[in-house]
Amino acid sequence: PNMDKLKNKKIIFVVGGPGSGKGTQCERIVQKYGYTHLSTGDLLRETVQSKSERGEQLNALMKEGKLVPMEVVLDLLRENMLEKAENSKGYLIDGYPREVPQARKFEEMIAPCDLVLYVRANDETMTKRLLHRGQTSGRVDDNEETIKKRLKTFHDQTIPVLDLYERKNKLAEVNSELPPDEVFKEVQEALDKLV
Ligand code: B4P
Repeated sequence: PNMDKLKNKKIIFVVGGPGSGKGTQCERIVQKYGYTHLSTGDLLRETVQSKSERGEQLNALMKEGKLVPMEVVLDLLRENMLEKAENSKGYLIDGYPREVPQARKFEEMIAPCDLVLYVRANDETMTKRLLHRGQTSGRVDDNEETIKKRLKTFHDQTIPVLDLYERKNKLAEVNSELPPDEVFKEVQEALDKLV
């Protein structure tokens, strides 16, 4: 597929542990800056809803707190980015990359990223938030056992992504221990530097 449509569009990766507040900040960013929001978690859950065999496999992995195959996520992202390119000034890619190979492959096949926003919260805080959300979310992964596995996946596979972008001077970190509005102030400082 031809990626020319994506030229000159800002690309922001939003990375954080499970329950760190990525989705929450992305909603605010969309309201203020108008970027196109693509959450890989949401895209995967939509695929699961479609009740295909592929969906079943994805659901099983998510229930285990594991990453789904890289190709699946990349295809979903590329498809949605191209589809929405016309009216978009840039993309917020929420929940991606979750491992170093995802980062490399995206930049090689789709486009280079401009900024990585790291939404940082500690494990205890993230666990508390997810257990709270689990009371009403109906998500297969918002339970104590899966949360532990998701945290492990985050530390083992996603932290190296942050190191990678730190070295490239593209990392901006916000303190997501704070209430959402306070976090968003820090987010704005990082994004305002970008334009
Ligand atoms: P995601 O859907 O990304 O799940 P998540 O990490 O929990 O983030 P989410 O955006 O839902 O929650 P948020 O932190 O905003 O991924 C789910 C699964 O999909 C993964 O485990 C994996 O299996 C798969 N997957 C996704 N992307 C993949 C990829 N690229 N490659 C491979 N596999 C992939 O918020 C959590 C809660 O905290 C909310 O209830 C919110 O209200 C609350 N909250 C947020 N900010 C707060 C604050 N500042 N103060 C108090 N509460 C706050």
